[in-house]
Formats: sequence, C-alpha cells, structure tokens
Amino acid sequence: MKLFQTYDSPFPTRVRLLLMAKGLSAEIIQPPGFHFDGLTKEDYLKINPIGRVPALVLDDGRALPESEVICEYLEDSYPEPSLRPADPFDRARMRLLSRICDFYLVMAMVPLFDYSARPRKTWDREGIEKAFGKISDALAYLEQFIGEDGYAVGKAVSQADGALAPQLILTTEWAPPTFNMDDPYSAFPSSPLTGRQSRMTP
Ligand SMILES: N[C@@H](CCC(=O)N[C@@H](CS)C(=O)NCC(=O)O)C(=O)O
Repeated sequence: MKLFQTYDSPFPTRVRLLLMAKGLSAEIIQPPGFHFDGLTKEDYLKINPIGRVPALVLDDGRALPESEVICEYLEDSYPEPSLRPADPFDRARMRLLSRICDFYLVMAMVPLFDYSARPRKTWDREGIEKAFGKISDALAYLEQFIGEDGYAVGKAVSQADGALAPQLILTTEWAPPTFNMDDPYSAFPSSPLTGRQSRMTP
C-alpha cells in the first residue's frame, strides 16, 4: 500500500494513526503540488480526482481518497485489532464524534487555515472571532458525546481518537497563538475535552 499524504495535514494523520494502531505499514509519499518531486499535480489528480490528501493506493493500483473512507476500508480489510467499539451505540458515538469533527470543527477551522495562507495585514478580526465562535460551538457538541475515560469513546482507542486528536491539537495549540485569541478550551474548564487536551500536551 502507498499513502499519499503530508505531515502537516490532520487528515492523513488520522490514517497514519490507524495504520500504527493496527501494526500496518504503507509507503509514505508526499504528492505533487505538496512539495513532492517526480509526479505532477495532474498525475496526482489521476490518482485522486479530489486533489487532496490523503489518498491510499492499494497494491493492485486501486485508489481511495478521503481519510474516513480510507480508515473504514482498512478496518474492514484488517479487522484486528478492531478500532470500532463492539457495542452498536458506542460504535454510533464513534461515528458521531468523527462527523461532528469533520462537519463542525473542521469547517469552523477552514477560514483560519485560509487566513494563515495570506499576509497578516489582510486578516479580518471579525472573521477570526466568528471562526472561534464556531469552534466553541463545535467543542460544545463534542462535549456532549466524548468519553470520560481518556478515550473518545469507552475504554479503548477507536477511529474517533484518530479523527479528533490531530484536529484538537490544531484547535488548541496552533489556532489561539496564531490569531492571538483565547484558547477555546478555556470555556470547558472541567470537561473531558480539557482533560484530553492536557493528555495530548504533557
Ligand atoms: N475530507 C478530506 C479532507 C482532506 C483535505 O482537506 N486535505 C487538505 C490538507 S489539510 C488538502 O489536501 N488540501 C490541498 C488542496 O486543497 O489543494 C479528508 O478527510 O481526507
């Protein structure tokens, strides 16, 4: 297997975490247009028409984009050790946390990623504050469903940990100092999320 990816993106990290947890190996490739030499961006679009990272290429040449879909494929193909909780409701919670992460937390962060790629003088304070407001909303949604035993769900690592951890690190360690804003976790002083933060940043 080959994993087209970059180290600065949280989405491939989700796949790498699952590969590590399952003891699987994949050839790591930085694709064209992402500081990769060899292939062109057009070549990469033939592998992944969406043009984003990650993409997983199987040994027979078939390719899959989208981190969640790749993780589900790897889970189906290599079921042990399982990164899906056994209980159906916990399994639904795992998917719910991943969905809240992708649909609300990531979408709240997108304007900040856009700002960070532009000169600081073009940044708009109102837009930054609005994005942080949406981040707080997303954290409040996560708060309702996240586990209290050190894992996203239950008492073991699951796919939801791989989805959440890279995004939460960006939310708490990158975004506040980059945009001179308070850490959005400060609104959750005794929450499992706050505990999660301290576990990630010893
Ligand atoms: N929903 C996708 C998101 C992937 C994504 O947005 N990757 C970004 C890096 S953080 C990317 O490849 N951006 C390059 C581009 O837009 O050209 C997934 O989960 O894999």
